[in-house]
Amino acid sequence: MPVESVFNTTIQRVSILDEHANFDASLGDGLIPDDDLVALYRHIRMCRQFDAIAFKLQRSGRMGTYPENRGQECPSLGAAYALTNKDWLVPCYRENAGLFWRGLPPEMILLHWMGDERGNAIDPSLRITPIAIPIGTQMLHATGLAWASKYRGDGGIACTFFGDGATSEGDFHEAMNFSANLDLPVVFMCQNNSWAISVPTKLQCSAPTIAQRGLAYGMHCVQCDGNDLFAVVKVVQDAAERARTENRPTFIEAVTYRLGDHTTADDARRYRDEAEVELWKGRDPVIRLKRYMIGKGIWDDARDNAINEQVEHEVAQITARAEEIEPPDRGDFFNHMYAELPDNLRSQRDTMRTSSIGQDPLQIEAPLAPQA
Ligand SMILES: Cc1ncc(C[n+]2csc(CCOP(=O)(O)OP(=O)(O)O)c2C)c(N)n1
Ligand SMILES: [Mg+2]
Repeated sequence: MPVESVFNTTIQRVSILDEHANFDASLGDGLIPDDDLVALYRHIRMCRQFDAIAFKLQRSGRMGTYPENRGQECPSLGAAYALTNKDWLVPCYRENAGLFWRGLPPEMILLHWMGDERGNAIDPSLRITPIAIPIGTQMLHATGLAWASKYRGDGGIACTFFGDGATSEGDFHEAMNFSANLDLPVVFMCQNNSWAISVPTKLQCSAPTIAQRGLAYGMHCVQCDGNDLFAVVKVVQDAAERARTENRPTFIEAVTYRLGDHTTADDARRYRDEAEVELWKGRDPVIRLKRYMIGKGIWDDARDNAINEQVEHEVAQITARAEEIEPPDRGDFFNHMYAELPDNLRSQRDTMRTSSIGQDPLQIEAPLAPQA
């Protein structure tokens, strides 16, 4: 036979708790104990309140910019829940839910977006890397961290998060290639939220699924309902098992949606239909989890209403901690970059410490004393 098929494959989609709160017990039973489920649900509600307050902080001029996470909490939260504390979480900027679950103090995220570098000084024992704004760069960091874990034999794996748009970056392909060819324990979690700012996913990827991009690297690929906490936990558990036992990476496409604008600098009404947003509001993970828990008899409306007051109080305290911190040393962003500060940067630092426009900073011996 002169022509034969040399490769056939299929991409599987995992869904356990669907948008109508139908539950596939064959896959989902025992996956998340009831107490944990309540705690995870409560956590999402806290993250929603955090999002709402961060948005208001930006609108009232108390924060530079902020990317709402609303609607796409499950991919990072399910991953953080399914992984262990020795595994790395390597985020972009819409993973608050997973990072807070791991233990990142939420005020650090506020500090980050307020432009305070102390928000990026994360306790190394948390195994969380700082938020990555340059799209796609963090996937290479995850690859390196997984390589180091494998080399040291510490049993850790790295899970990195990125968007649909990031899969068009060269960094994505390099990270995928290295991870597959060097047998590295990486979980690539693509959060396909339909948009890369105003660019729809279908313009980023001509294939029917983003998941299949990983096939070219000989990697196991799977798609899941990214608004289904159970499905995310299941696919991450499977990926983690593959990483730990075979040192093989996995590519996960979690199909989700950002209900808010790209960031506070964006107005999504200019490029996407309200009908699309309404459709996805019906697929909100909060709605289906609540319905499922009530149906199971582990939740009720009274407890649900009580949550509002609790999370308002909790997030008010978080905000106070971020706003009441003593101001940073203005020289910090010079002081920690080099062992010995080059002359040109020293001159910039000294200029900043005076307000002397037009004065030659190299002539300044010491910062000027404040005027009486
Ligand atoms: C290297 C780089 N190019 C461009 C940008 C500007 N930018 C910020 S977010 C974004 C879109 C990212 O889309 P996606 O990866 O789908 O993530 P999402 O914001 O949807 O979660 C772009 C192009 C950037 N931050 N970094
Ligand atoms: Mg996107």
